Amino acid sequence: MITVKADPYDFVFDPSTTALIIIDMQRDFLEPDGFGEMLGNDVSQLRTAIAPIQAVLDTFRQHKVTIIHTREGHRPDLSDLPVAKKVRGHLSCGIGDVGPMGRILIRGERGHDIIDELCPQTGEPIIDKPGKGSFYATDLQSILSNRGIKSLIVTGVTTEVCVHTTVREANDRGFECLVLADCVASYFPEFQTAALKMIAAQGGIFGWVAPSANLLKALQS
Ligand code: TIU
Repeated sequence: MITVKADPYDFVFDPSTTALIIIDMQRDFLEPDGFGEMLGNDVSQLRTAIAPIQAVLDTFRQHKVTIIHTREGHRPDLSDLPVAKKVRGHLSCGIGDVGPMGRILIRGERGHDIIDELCPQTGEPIIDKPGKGSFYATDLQSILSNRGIKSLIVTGVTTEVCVHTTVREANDRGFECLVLADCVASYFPEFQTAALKMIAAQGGIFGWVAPSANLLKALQS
């Protein structure tokens, strides 16, 4: 068992029943000209998470721990895109429209894919999800249960949107979640702070929070 110094108390996990989940590290959220920027956001706020996630990903690959990637996006025919999601924000160029990196948040398009720095390797499942949560309308739960996974180490973007929704879904499904504070990011610094506090408050109402250095240190010893 591995013990990580975390908030609100030590997080203990067995690597053989743990998965690293990397949420939505897609060009559309992290690179200029994508969906994130079209929503009026500064993408540089998210890019701080790339290097810390790379370090954790490398270590988990060395330790042969299960690694799962997710991507938010929709079918090219938009049949899985709720009208409410399509029209929200009255964007001149929104989901399904053609942007500089192809159609925004559409599967198979350049913008929808994961950034080169965190490119998935063979054997690492990629979950294509139409919503903010990684469990909604996906086979994530069955992949996790088939592998006997009980704990999730959570990374990705954005902290208060897809990361939080996924952690809440996971919590209700009985998974223990450790969120790595420097491996998740928000376009809004105040949301980053509040969202992390919400996870660990009330005795760990949704799980645990720790810097990735604590996890890497625990794995070394
Ligand atoms: N806009 C925003 O903060 N997030 C999303 O739209 N999706 C994810 O968080 N992945």
